[in-house]
Amino acid sequence: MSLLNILEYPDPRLRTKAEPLSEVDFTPELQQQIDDMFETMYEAPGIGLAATQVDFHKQLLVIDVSESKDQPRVLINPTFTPLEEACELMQEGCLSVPEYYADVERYVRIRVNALDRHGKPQEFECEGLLAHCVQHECDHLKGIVFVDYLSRLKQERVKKKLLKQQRQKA
Ligand code: GNR
Ligand code: NI
Repeated sequence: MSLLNILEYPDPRLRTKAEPLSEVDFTPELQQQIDDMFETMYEAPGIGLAATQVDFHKQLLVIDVSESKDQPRVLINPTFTPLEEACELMQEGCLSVPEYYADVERYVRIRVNALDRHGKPQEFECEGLLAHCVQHECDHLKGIVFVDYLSRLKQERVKKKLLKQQRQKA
């Protein structure tokens, strides 16, 4: 297992649109990539991680919103549909936007369709934190970062702060 490097906003690679996985992609290397993503997510720590964030541009994400960190979920080629129109605000953070939190509006209840790590179709309904997390991760696969939903002014402030941090680390 190994820890993967997480891209940080405003890295342009976070704008890459992920490609769907096909049957031939379910290789031992993919299983390794999934395990490495879980290790990276748990270590961070975070409740989700999209492949885009580790510069792997396939429609793959890992999630574990449980307190006990023992409910790993792998979603491949994920799609979701709202079960009702209701939306709610929740404070979000992102491993690609360290130390910044803001309210984001998402659907409260969604139905999720995806493949599991072996390519088997799965469908489930969810709400609350898991629903927010799935929507946040699906955004990453489309090249969207949660700060895109904030005002231009806030976006500029976050960008400036993170670029300064990144210069100091380099
Ligand atoms: O760790 C994370 N917390 C979180 C909180 C509210 C809504 C979404 C998230 S996802 C985030 C990890 C991450 O950056 N995933 O892409
Ligand atoms: Ni994120």
